[in-house]
Amino acid sequence: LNDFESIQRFAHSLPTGKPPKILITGGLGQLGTECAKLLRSQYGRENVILSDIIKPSQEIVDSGPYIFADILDFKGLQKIVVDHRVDWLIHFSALLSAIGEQNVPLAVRVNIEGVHNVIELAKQYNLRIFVPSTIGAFGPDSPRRPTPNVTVQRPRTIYGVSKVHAELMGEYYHHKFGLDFRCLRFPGVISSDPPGGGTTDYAVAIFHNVLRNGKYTCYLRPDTLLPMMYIEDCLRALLEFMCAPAESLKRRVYNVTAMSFTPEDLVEKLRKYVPELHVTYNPDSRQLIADSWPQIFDDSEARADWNWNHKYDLEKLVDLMVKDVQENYI
Ligand code: AKB
Repeated sequence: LNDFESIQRFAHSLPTGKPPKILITGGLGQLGTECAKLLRSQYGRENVILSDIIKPSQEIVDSGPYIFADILDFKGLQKIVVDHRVDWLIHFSALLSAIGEQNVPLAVRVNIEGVHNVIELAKQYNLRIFVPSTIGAFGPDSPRRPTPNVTVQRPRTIYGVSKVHAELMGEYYHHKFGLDFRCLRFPGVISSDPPGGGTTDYAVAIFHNVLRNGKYTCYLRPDTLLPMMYIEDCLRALLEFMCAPAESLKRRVYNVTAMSFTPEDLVEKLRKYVPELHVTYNPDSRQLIADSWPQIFDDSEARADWNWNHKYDLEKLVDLMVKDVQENYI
């Protein structure tokens, strides 16, 4: 799809012919602001409400509607849905894999209680709901090369456990109540906006560090192979999946990916831009997490059922990231 075609295809996707009113929770994390930008380009600025519990920058406020929303406050969420006549909920609030291990009770509250709230909310108000899952929903007993859509899932992080729980709750509500629950398992997502608290974060941090001072100390071994994708592919997957006709979906949870690479592979590509770069390796507890995750992610079902196709490979990703980080952060 080129951009024009995608606008034509997605612009009128409510039965009324009106654009959906969309609420994004956890909107100030890695994916929220770029997701709002994409959805606003499709459905109009006023139809996409970004929310979080964090005080926003002036730039965020100027870019479109922004409100306070605490996903642990069910009544508050009900009020937002009613007041703004929300149709779709994109639920990004979550503690990621590495940070979750440092505060398990908080991860349980945000990642599990939060999901209970938004799923029940979506059922009560008949919302289409998207909850991202992750390669972290798999564990050491899962096949790693490749990891298919349906296989053993025994994750060893609270993040992974909470994501399996979200997948199962959503599927259950879909079968029991007809909830329009949609969930993609994302790999590591690479964007110039820094993520926080993940295991795949090295693949973003390395750009910022190497382009600023030519050096980076990586917390994973050089040969750690993990599935990854560029943020534009990730958000386009989300939008296309949200717009896919229900009849085309054979399941409610799909693997998606674009590529797999190691820190070593990434360093090799970066050398083209920074020939003198110096990367050292000092594996920490995140190595154990990465070692339990898929290495090659099988997303053939998404490709077959709703035509998922990635656009960015490692070469293009590095090209765009170097430009973006240089222009906006250096
Ligand atoms: C993390 O590293 O925790 C996330 C993910 C792969 O879900 N980026």
